[in-house]
Amino acid sequence: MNKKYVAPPYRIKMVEPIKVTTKEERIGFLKDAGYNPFSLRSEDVYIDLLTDSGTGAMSHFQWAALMMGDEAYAGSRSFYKLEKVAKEITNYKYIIPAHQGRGAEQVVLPQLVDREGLYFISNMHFDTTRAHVELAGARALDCVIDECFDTENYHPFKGNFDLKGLVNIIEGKGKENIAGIIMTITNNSAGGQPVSMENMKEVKKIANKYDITLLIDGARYAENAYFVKQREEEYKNKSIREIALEVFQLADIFLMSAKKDGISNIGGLICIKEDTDLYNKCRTYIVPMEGFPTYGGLTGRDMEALSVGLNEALELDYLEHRMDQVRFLGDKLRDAGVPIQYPVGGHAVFVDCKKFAPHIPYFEFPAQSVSNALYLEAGVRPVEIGSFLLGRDPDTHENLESPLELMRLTIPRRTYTYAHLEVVAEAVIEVYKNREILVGLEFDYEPPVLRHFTARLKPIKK
Ligand code: PM9
Repeated sequence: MNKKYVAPPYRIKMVEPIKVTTKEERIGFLKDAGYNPFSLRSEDVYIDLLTDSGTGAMSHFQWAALMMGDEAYAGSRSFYKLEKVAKEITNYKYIIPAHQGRGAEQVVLPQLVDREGLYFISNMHFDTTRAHVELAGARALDCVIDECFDTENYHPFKGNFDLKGLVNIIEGKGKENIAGIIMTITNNSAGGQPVSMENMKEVKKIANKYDITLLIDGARYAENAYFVKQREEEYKNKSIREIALEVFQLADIFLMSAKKDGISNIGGLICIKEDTDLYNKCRTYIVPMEGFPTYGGLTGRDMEALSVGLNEALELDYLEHRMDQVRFLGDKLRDAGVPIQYPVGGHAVFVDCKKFAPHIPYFEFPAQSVSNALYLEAGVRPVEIGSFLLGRDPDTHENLESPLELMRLTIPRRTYTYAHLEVVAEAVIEVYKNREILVGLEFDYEPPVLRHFTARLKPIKK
């Protein structure tokens, strides 16, 4: 049977009403928000595709687990449960919870930077990771394959490291100046694109050869494992859990925003394979930054829900449906001629706004302009991943030009139906039909760090 879609492997037990607003209302809301969807009130949004981070629906097992939370300041039973689950998944020796991904980053990354002039190399740093690399006094270099920037052509693993480029950077900067290599799986900023096992194994060989610490930024490691299973022949009969375990054995440190593949509203993890010295440093440093090492900024109930969510995110039927939702939205847009990053990745459809609005230059933020138009059209909130997000060069303070100008339509886990995604597709197609009327944006207020979260903008009148 030719399936139209993969129906959800769950039924709905509780609903949260959402409301459609009028276009006139949305014009006012967006103006008040400084033309930055981050500043919209969520109740003024109809379908919220800003992020898949912390926005998923918990299962009844997770809600039930909340009641088991042990809120002891130290030595919470809920911590030991979480530690057990995380150890089973990673086979790492040391587990420390953090309040979310950036909490883990702010604790671990400074431990790897002991002087000026150091670099981290990643297939692509996520924006908070880049910010913490820079706050620690190092510099962040990206090194992804060129195919990633060609949004039209199929490549099964557009998140892969450019291996030659990686070696060139290490030799060019000197191996003693590389603080770490960060494998971001999936590669969020390039379209939720997966990294192949083959590529990760090669990265591991390079890290070994030059004796460089290897980190995994694995917010979406289960989704990455799903792509490995689908697209690498050797792994088609392995379980998601087996694939994930094999990936973790390649690295020394695993940092996780557990708000994604932990299907929790909050949470992060620091997992260290075996380096006791690093573990002791992180354990000490986390106290002033996040909290005591057996809670790291989380309540006992958060740790309970996360312990359950981590296992649920590894279930194949859950992943098949999740990936199919992304595929469904991607196909609708592609069929209508809307340019997207192809093939779609794991958690979102990324619309190529360099092609969508070529008349808007990078410093006037084309993808932000398209995102705002989509909100005005149908109350759908996407997020910009392009030059607005990328920010300024930390040394010259010039606006950086992002190689891709993307509008991300991020699909929260177990939250929306295929019908919602149809509404989204129709709205994007409508904006696309009228794309020549879109205008660029300029700053009204620009914050110094991670500007896209809180900046205020205004449309440029020509
Ligand atoms: N990612 C996202 O929407 C949430 C913040 S932006 C709305 O994609 C990676 C690969 C991420 C990530 C967050 C973090 C930081 C690290 N690595 O948000 O601090 O995608 O939990 O995680 C977001 P936290």
